[in-house]
Amino acid sequence: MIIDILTLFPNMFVSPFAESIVARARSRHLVEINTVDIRDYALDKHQQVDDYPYGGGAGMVMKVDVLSRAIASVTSPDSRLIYLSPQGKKLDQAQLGRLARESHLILLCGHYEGIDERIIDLVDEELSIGDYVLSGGEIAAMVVVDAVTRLIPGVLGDDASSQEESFGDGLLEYPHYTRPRSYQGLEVPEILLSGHHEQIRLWRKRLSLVRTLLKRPELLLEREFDQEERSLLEEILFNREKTS
Ligand code: 4HQ
Repeated sequence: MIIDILTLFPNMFVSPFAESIVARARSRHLVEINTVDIRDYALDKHQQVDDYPYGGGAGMVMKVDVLSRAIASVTSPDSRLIYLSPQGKKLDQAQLGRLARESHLILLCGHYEGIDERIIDLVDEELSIGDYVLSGGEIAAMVVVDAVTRLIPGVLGDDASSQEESFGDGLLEYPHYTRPRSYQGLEVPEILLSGHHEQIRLWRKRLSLVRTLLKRPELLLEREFDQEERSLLEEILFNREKTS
């Protein structure tokens, strides 16, 4: 996958994409991430990228001609242009799964009050990372890149690690423990030391269900349950079995 990021602040992306899983995916050529400095497409001698809003009001608006040239510089036959904005559809794991199947994403980051509305006509979709106001789309673009990269085949281990994690299957994660077995009187649950892999799997599944029920019950409303999950839920809800 190719991801081009159009921004006035390309330096913001350097460290976040030079570490950890995204950096590894880049070095393995599973994803190519480029930043494009929108200012390079301002052709006047002052390299002006924004201007006062028609009709007056506070703030500045990014200029249509500058943005249009920046977009044209990276557009390809299969590119999908995404504008990060609170007006977009809210990002969730399902949206990310859809984006992960694209071959070329262009992420447009607005700053100041935003972009000239005529650019929205060129945009394929608007995406929001949540109902709060950022200073610009850059941090939202970082969220999209990080979460999409993890879904590209080969980026995470070939084990089920991507699928097993939070939201991979619509549930919160079960609790994790590592050594030492005992720390200041706090013990690792006995079952995890038992070597009974099937019982461990069921224990984890039950705790994922309990946690989701207690912390994020609304996630369960959007989800189908298989037979095993139904019986675990029945046990949780009606039989008062141990839940931790
Ligand atoms: N902004 N999800 C305003 C956001 C945002 C969000 C980006 C601030 C666009 C012009 N982007 N600029 N929330 O708050 O994506």
